[in-house]
Amino acid sequence: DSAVEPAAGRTFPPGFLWGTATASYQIEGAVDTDGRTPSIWDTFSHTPGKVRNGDTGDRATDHYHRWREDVALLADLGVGAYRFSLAWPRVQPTGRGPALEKGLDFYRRLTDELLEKGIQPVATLYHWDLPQELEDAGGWPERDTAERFAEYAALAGEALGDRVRTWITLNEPWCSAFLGYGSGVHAPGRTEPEASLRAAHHLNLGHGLAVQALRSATPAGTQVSLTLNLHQVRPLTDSPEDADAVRRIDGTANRVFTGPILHGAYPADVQEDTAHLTDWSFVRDGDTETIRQPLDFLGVNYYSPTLVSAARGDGDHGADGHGASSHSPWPSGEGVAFHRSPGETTAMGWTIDPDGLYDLLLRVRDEVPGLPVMICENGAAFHDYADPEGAVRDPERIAYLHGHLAAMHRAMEAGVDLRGYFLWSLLDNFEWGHGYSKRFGLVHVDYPTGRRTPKDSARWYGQVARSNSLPAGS
Ligand code: GBH
Repeated sequence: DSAVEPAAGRTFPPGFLWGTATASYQIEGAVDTDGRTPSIWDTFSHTPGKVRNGDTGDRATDHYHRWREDVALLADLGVGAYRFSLAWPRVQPTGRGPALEKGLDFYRRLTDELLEKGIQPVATLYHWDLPQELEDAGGWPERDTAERFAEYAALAGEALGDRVRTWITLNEPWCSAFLGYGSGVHAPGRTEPEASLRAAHHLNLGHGLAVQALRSATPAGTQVSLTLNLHQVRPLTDSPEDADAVRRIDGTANRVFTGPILHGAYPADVQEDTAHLTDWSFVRDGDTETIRQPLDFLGVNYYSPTLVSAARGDGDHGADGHGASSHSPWPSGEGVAFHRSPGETTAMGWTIDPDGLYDLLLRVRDEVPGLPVMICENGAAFHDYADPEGAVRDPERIAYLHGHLAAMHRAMEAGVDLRGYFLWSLLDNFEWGHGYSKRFGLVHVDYPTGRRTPKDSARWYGQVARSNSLPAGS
């Protein structure tokens, strides 16, 4: 009878939330339906040379029309929660003024169906699809964008606060600021280091203002946070020079966000490391108090660690994963070289390293004791293929997940107050600059027909979610 009992020590606490995650532009399609206007990602993906194969989100997985089928897939999996994002240009097409009811209706239908199936909706307000009109007015480097974001948060909270009890303001502001305005590999594709720092501040400010707006627009007991792609930054050697490279990268990878959001101040060393670009006068009196709002948990996204050293002057700056762009996403990264972490990699070329997740979670435990944590994204792309019978075998994804869930369990045994896990992603989808060439889904999507086929990993993860434990013997 040991076959029916989960292996000792691999069971999660009762109520642990198992979910999957998606984002609007990556799955919805229907980009000009029901009054939606272009976002910066429509503009970017339609600009030749920006996205692999010229792919766009015009159709994506057609989730805007297949949402009912997708909720049924979630119900079949047996997960308790689903994290999705609202498309700002559906809800408030110009980024200003009143909400568009037709746009909100889509999310009302979706969340009603989720609740009907007993799946808790977790809504992200901003997963990178800024209304193009706001970018035309300057985008995140402008302070006004933070104010506009708060207004949008209030509209969303008022309309959906009766259904959605957990909100994420921003997804990975590091990507929005430093890939969007620094390296330019994400929309809007600007390569302006000074603007990328202003963007980071106004994203932080937008977060703080949006938390306030959500708190007043939604019922008491609503959970509010944001999700950060915290980087686990490691040194190549134990030299003091490499330790300083870690400090520099940790500065704009992590602390430029956690500083004001969790502790109410920008770190002095980050301001010094970037003093050649800006005097930070865009930070006004009172801003950091606005940014530091009480949070109900911290969202953390983790895929792979970051390995750095002091540059040795031999041109070894590669392996930072940012493609052919010669513009750095690291305004604090002077004199830093990036390296590929040792070990096997996913189809993204990202090293598989569950210890990175463990270390990151312990860091959060020590830095903000008492704050619950949710993993809002973790997952992997592999070269999935359909076998002759039409099944999709993805043993590497199962191994990746197993390793990371085990690391998570270890971290909980070490005292990390982890409340939930959202696997990226429910469906294969538009992987930003990589277009449709990378597949992160538990469910395979045949793009020409839209046909969904759960992969082996979907059955494996469903078993984990339903049993609230890792498989016996593992
Ligand atoms: C998330 O971004 C996004 O939220 C989601 O939309 C996306 O589909 C998913 O992950 C998969 O990409 O320089 O080689 O160390 C994650 C984006 C991934 C960006 C890791 C920085 C560093 C790779 N981040 N990446 S490397």
